[in-house]
Amino acid sequence: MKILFIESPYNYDSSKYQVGRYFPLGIGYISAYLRKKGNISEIYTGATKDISEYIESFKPDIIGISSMTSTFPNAVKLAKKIKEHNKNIPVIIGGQHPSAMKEKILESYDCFDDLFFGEAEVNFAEYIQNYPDKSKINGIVYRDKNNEIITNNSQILIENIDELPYPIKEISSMELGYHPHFGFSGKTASMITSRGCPYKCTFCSSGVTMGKKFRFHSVEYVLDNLEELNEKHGFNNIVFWDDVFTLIPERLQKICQGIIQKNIKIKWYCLSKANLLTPDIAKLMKSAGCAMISFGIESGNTDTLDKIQKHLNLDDVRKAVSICDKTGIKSQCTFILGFPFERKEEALDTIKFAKTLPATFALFFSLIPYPNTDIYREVFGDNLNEDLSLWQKCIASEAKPESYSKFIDSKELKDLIKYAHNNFYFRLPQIIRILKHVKSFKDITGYLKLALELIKRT
Ligand code: B12
Ligand code: SF4
Repeated sequence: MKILFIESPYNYDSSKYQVGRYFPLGIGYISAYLRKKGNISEIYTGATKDISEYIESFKPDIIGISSMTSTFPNAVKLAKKIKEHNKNIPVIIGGQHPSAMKEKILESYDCFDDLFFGEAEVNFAEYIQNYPDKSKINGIVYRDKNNEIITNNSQILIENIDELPYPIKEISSMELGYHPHFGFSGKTASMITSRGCPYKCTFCSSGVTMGKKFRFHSVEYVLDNLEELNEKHGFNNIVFWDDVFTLIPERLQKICQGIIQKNIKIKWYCLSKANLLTPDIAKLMKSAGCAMISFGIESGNTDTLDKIQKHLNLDDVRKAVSICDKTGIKSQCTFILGFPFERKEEALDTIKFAKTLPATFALFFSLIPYPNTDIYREVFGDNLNEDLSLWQKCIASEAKPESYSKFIDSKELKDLIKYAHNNFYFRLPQIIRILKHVKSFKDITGYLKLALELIKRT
């Protein structure tokens, strides 16, 4: 069968492939697995307006769209456009938003034929193989002959994820954008070496798709693919998208030692939890090419950290960020303002705390209650509502944050976010800290572009 995958665009009307800065690993992995099973599959990287033309030339039997919550309104528009062009091609929806909403989506939109939730390489390959019989497929929501919506709730997590081929062909054939704040120049690839985060932060929706059991690729799998990306395909930068790349120190050490021993010449970025970084590990990471670490700190107020079940100590945060500073690794701290129970003073604690950190970058986001998270239930109750106007607010959240706090209104939240960014960045020591990492003229223009994006956003 011929399958075409599309990542739902961030900006529907853009003339460029909108997620071009980062490779879409979800559909990449499915595409690679389907090829292993003898199918022909492609990832669409054109503009939305050209999709009909592309369908005419590629002639897919099935089209799969991937969507987060913020991009879901565009996924609906795109699916309608495809159906207007040719209503006989089945359009399947998968990804983080469908994983949370399940049947609510098929109940609301007939532009989607079937829906997959959770990780889908094996389930989708079985679907293709058994098409059109869907009755024995796991992790699917579909309409039967009588147009009744059926959910096969059996969702089996893939135990040995090394069985899944890394989408190296898909990655190497895609042109990906420049990543200034990582300090990367040259070609950048994405990789995720583990699935499932064991922590239970109440605002986070990572577990909705990938579950809570930590499953990981073997060190050999990771190193072999890094070597191939670097030597065969000329990638010299890697973004590791693992929820917590540093979760198992021994494994992390083996990956770093392997990169050094095999002389894989890459720079890389990863996400970590602040309590998991020690000076020795940081040194080893730096020697293996780690350029930047992102820490989800969320709040500078200890009561808030407890309420959102972050299990993070502010002293550990200070230590981790200082370790990065001393080791020469850039650090990015991300914070959330506007929790449902948060008062202005608590939000200000976060901003004050951020300024005490020797972090290279700090980003302040407004809280968005993503479906099927504890915070969503806290704000909206137990019933999930498929509500496009709500998801539309997610995509607009950077320019126009919606407040879900009982004590801070939306205007105040917008002002707080603006105040946070201005207060963090427009300080001489902070500007010097960032400039220390400038290595080329391209870096300067990159940082200026980022600064402008930030100013425009707030
Ligand atoms: C990489 C990443 C990004 C990249 C996206 C790169 C890309 N092109 O895809 C970037 C940095 C751009 C990004 C941005 C954002 N992200 Co993000 N991101 C992630 C991250 C860390 C990893 C995703 C990933 O690659 N996973 C690995 C692959 C293998 O898994 P997968 O994508 O889930 O795909 C599997 C299934 O979902 C399914 N599937 C997926 N697509 C399809 C399609 C079909 C047809 C089928 C059948 C199945 C299927 O099968 C796949 C294989 O098993 C996740 C966290 C996580 N652990 O998932 C957050 C996450 C997806 N992001 C999240 C959020 C909130 C955001 C932002 C809104 C953050 C912000 N405040 O700006 C922005 C959105 C930007 C926008 N303009 O809309 C949330 C999503 C919540 C939600 N309900 O939507 C997550 C879950 C983080 C979290 N902790 O809650 N993100
Ligand atoms: S916020 Fe990070 S640590 Fe917390 S559950 Fe989500 S991925 Fe895990």
